[in-house]
This record gives sequence, C-alpha cells and structure tokens, in this order.
Amino acid sequence: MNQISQTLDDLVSRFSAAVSAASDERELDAARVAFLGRSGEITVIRRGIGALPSAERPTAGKIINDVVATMEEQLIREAQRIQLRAFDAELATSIDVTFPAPASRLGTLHPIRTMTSTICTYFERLGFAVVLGPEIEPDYYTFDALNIPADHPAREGFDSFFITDSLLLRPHTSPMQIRTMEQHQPPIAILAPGTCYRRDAVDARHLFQFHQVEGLLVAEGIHMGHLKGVLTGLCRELFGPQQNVRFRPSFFPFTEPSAEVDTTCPKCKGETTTCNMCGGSGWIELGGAGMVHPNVLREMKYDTDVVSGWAFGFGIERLALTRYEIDDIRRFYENDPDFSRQLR
Ligand code: FA5
Repeated sequence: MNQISQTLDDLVSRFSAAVSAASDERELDAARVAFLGRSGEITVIRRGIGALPSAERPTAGKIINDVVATMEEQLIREAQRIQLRAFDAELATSIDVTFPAPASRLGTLHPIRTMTSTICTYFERLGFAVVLGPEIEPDYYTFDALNIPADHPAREGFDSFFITDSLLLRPHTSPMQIRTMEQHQPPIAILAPGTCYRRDAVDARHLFQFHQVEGLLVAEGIHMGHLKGVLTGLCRELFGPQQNVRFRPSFFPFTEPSAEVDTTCPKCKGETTTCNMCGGSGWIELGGAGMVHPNVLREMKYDTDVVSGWAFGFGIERLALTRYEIDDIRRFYENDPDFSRQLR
C-alpha cells in the first residue's frame, strides 16, 4: 500500500511537470495518453491492486481514483491555458473589429469652382445676375456681332476648334454679351462664367481649355470710372490690398477704349528676368476690358445717345494663380486631391 502511495506521488509530480510544460494541445494530449490512457501509467498501477491483500484493495482503488480525478482537473486547467494563449496570439495578428475606423477622406470643390463662386458672390452683392450660355457657338455670336468681321485679323487671336465652318467651341465668354443684349433691354448687369477653348500652346500660364468670367453693365451714364472701380474692388477682395494691379491701354474690336488688367507675377513677384510664368516682365495678364463699342450696341438696336456700357473678360485660372500664389497653371488640372484640399 505504501509503495502504491509513493509510486502515485512520483507519478503525480511527473504528470504535473509534463502537462504544465505542454505548449499546445498535441503535447497536452500526449501527456494525457502517457499517464491516463488505456495503456498509461495509471492503468499499470491499477493492475497492481490485484496483488494487494483483499482488505487493502478498496482503499487502494479509492486513492487511485482520487489521484486520477485531481490529474483530470489539472488537465482541464492546462487545456484552458493553452486555448487562451492561442486566442491571444491570433488576436495579435488579426484585425481588431472593435477599433474605431479611420475618418474617410472627404472631397473638396475644385479650386476653379471655388474661385468662380467667390467672384459670383462679389458681383451678386453689386446687383449683377449670373447667366450661363453654350460652349459651342455660331461665329455670329463669337465674332460678327462683336464687331469682328470675317476678314478681321483679330479673329486669329481667338482662333479655336471649329465643329463646322460656322460653329466653334467658344474661345471667350464675350458671346454672352450678345445673347444677353438680344433678349433684354437696358439696364443690364450680368456676369457670365464658363469654359473657353483656344488653340494655344500649353505653358505655365496658358491652357487650351480654361475658364473666363464675363461682365457686362449697360445703362444710362455708365463710364470707364465705374469699370475701374468695380474691377479694382474685385482684385482687392480676391488678393487683398497689398497686391499690385494695373490697367494698361489695349485693343479689342468690341470695346473702345479698351484696357488690359495685369497683376504682379504670382511666381517671381517681379524679381527675376527668367521667370517662365511672366516671361521676365514681372506682370501677368488677368483679362481684358473696356467700354462696349457703339457698333456692338447699335447691332443690338440700342440707342447709343442714351445708353453706354462696359464689359470685361477675366481668366479664372489667372485669378486663382494670383490668389493662391501657384507657380504653374497646369497644376489645377493634375487632379491631385492634396493640392485642391489646400486651396479652399
Ligand atoms: C478676351 O478673351 C476678351 N473677350 C476679353 C474682353 C471681354 C475684353 C470684354 C473686353 C471686353 P483675351 O484674349 O485677352 O481677351 O483673354 C482674356 C483673359 O483670358 C486673359 O487675360 C487670360 O486671363 C485668359 N486667357 C486667355 N487665353 C488663355 C489661355 N490659353 N489659358 C488660360 N487663360 C487664358
């Protein structure tokens, strides 16, 4: 009997060492089979009961059963330990579905769209109505009605993409002057933003597809001072008071007198002679403007003794280049969301 007890003590301590050293379910099961399996050590000890005096056999059987029960409890604890460790390892390498999702990246308006609506807001405050028109125009609206007859050399400067002999992608938004005057009598105050197309070589300040905003004011007593005041106000609003803006005499067949409006080059600030944005002049052109030519008003059957008007056409990309101090007009169309996000 004593010998069985000693053998069991030794067995329990070896079993305990084996199961607590098991690192996975396979090793644990091997220990179970070796000690508690059908041919395991416990079975061998049980067989030894038969050699004991019959009075000792029940006690010996109970001792063995108690030891087996304790071993099985330990086996369950160790199995739980191994499962928990496997679960932790899996968690460490898998996706944590309870982790808060990263914020999704929201898009923004394109900077040219933002610039267009800023310009519209300025003019709406002054009482101008915003109008939109077609991008494919007959040459009558693009040239003839704007005092540019078929053989006039000024047509070349606005040369564009022709759809037919007399239909073309508009090279400027000035046809909207004609479309508005055809349908309305003075007083007229409109703003017409939109896309334009020209056969221009692309460089740091030119695109073949770009945007203009046209302004037209026709009423009694309108003069060049109003034009200068309104356009200077727009530049102050867009660029702030420190930005230089100049009005330079120019020529357009549909305005007389005519001017071009320039601003300090947003790239070199007028500080180099080799700038690819301004060609070293220190200025870039924002747009053209002037008093509506009497021939245009007469074509619209307006009485030029009673009404006068001014018009302008600014490049929206050029305004945006200046406002955001961008070094190349092509950046607006590279579709870089990080670029657009900065220009709100
Ligand atoms: C005109 O288009 C006239 N219709 C403007 C006008 C309207 C004058 C009303 C008088 C009265 P111009 O060709 O200069 O003018 O173009 C006006 C502006 O459009 C330019 O100053 C520039 O800002 C922009 N622009 C012209 N061509 C391009 C181009 N290829 N890429 C980007 N912007 C351009």
